[in-house]
Amino acid sequence: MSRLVGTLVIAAATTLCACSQKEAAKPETTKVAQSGAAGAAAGSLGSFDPVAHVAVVHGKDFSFDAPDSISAGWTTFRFVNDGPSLHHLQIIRLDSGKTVADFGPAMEAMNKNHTPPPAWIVDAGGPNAPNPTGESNASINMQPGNYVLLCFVDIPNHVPHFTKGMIRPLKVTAATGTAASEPTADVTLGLADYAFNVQGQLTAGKHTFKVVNNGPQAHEVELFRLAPGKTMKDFNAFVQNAYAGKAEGPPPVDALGGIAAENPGTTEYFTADLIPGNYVLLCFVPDAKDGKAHIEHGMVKEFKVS
Ligand SMILES: [Cu+2]
Repeated sequence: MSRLVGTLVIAAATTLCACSQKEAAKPETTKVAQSGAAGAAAGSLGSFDPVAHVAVVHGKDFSFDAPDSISAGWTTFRFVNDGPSLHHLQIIRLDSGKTVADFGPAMEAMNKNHTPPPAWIVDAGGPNAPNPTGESNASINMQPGNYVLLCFVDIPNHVPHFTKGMIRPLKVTAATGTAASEPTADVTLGLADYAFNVQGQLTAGKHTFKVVNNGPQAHEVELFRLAPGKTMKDFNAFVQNAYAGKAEGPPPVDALGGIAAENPGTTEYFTADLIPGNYVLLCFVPDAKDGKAHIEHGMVKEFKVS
């Protein structure tokens, strides 16, 4: 599984700006046990605020710090990448009473036999990749059930991070207290095979994006800002050079998050602050028919913010 085949190479480079390191003080309701001697760095624990309905998840090489359990309803996930590699937070729901113990063998069978995931594995979105030391977010209407948090980024060495420890169960219990309301968006991104349909004005400033997957396949959206003077051609060349072990200089993009793979019929929200520049929306989800990333099927959309 090589989801994010394009974005993963970004982490191979050393210099990425820290776009947002702000970490508001939140009640740390969940202490995460660490197997390593070093333990969690101060301020990098996952948490869930049951009043604000905000879950904080940290990713690092190679584990997640996350709450073990949250309650159902509209929930804003804040994903903080502690680095140094690029990471994202793919949330997968396990239906039919399956647990994380069933997930590993199912993934192995899928990869070995090149078969699509069974129906009980449901792509439930999540915050897509921010820059290392950056932050991204996703607001999701969580249903009660068993979930698993994963990182599919596969550098270094083309080994997906979930096989190195970036896999963690999450339980979603019945809703309690006052529910959070569904966010209000000013831009809608419709996902289709194989296009992004944008409604709304992509102006400078902070936006709330509504991401609706109109299917028929699962799709994601990753938002990149191209470095000044750089184009998608530079990005593609950077990816090819990185795969060939020849990556030089900083990556030609900043990763600003988005929504990780979500099943058809799913609606999720994310916020991003746009400054003047050239941007691109990308989907790296492997195609159900030929296994190629959707970017290779043309699921790329460039836009300019002035
Ligand atoms: Cu990762």
